[in-house]
Amino acid sequence: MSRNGISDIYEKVAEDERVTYEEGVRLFESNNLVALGEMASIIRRRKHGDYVYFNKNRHINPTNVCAFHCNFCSFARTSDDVPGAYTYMPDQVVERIRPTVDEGITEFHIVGGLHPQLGFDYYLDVLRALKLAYPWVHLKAFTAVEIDFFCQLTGKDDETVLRELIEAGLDSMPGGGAEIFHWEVRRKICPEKANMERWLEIHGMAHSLGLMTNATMLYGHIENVEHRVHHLCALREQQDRDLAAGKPGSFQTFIPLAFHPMENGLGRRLKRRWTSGVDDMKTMAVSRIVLDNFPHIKAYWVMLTPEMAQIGLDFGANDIDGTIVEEHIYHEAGAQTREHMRRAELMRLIRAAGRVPVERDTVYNVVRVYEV
Ligand code: V47
Repeated sequence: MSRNGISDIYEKVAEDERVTYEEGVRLFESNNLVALGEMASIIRRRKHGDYVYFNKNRHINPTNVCAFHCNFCSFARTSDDVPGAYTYMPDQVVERIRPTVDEGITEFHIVGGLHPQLGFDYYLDVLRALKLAYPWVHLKAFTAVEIDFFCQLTGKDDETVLRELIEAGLDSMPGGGAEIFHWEVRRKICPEKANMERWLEIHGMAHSLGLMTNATMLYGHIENVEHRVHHLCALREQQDRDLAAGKPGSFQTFIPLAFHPMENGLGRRLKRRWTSGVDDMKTMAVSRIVLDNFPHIKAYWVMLTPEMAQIGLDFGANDIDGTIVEEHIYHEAGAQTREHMRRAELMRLIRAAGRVPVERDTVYNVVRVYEV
């Protein structure tokens, strides 16, 4: 097959060699989508064979009231008084989800607004209440941006804040809040958020304390391919550092997040331009190729659509997230997908791609391999 312009990189991938920043940029600039998929699949096959992971999880967003003003966000409300704003107290969080929680659920994915009035204790109490009511469920909660906000609220350092969260029930951290690290973009889309150094520092500290964490990249808005590769390389370097230091935790999964342009200022500015299927698959593949020290790449079905997530399995992804149940961030920004998929539906999706469904817990312990 002709691999016009990227055959040298193809050879490196086949030889299990790391690609450079410049090569990452060239991969994004290539229009040879099939070759990119092939290269990503070499790495995916080497790491995971035909296994595709999913879990039984539930998303929980305790409040959408947020002190920050990120222009890509359709979820946040500026105060409890504006239309659509909500804040559930810890016992309400527990009760609201009760009808949808069964013994098979292994993960709650908890993120939300940075509420300007509630204080750190509210967030600790949400974890405590969930752990008390559902002790078997892993709590994957709070992005590095939320941890940084808690540090500002309390005047405590990230180690102390993380230790208190762990004490209250925190088991791991999701990958949100990374957006695009490069300051040229970050200052335009989320100027109030923790910067790259701070985001990475907090994940580094979480890894030191034994937490597994994820990472994301929000693409398809005002960034260029150099910004994307800079972002991926920064994550790769942090993972190198933490693995070399022998930390008990590390990054486990990378999730590329396609910008959704409805009901937010950035989307209006970009004339509601959605990412293309080609860009989604290219970004999946280049992420898999550049992030050679990340075990897992996730095709997040609620964001990509189940059909594109399935195709993502041929562009480097080996995980499709889980049952989810309730989703606000993408649906408020225009997602037309459902909010819930049953285990059997996720398995059908994986099997139809010729792969083996593997139910996992949050930290990739195998719950069950569904061989044919
Ligand atoms: O940080 C917000 C993104 C993220 C929009 O760790 C948007 O397993 C697109 O991080 N269009 C939160 N994206 C979601 C997230 C996540 C999702 C699934 C799995 C995991 C995991 C993490 O959502 C935010 C931001 O980057 N986001 N608004 C939007 N309009």
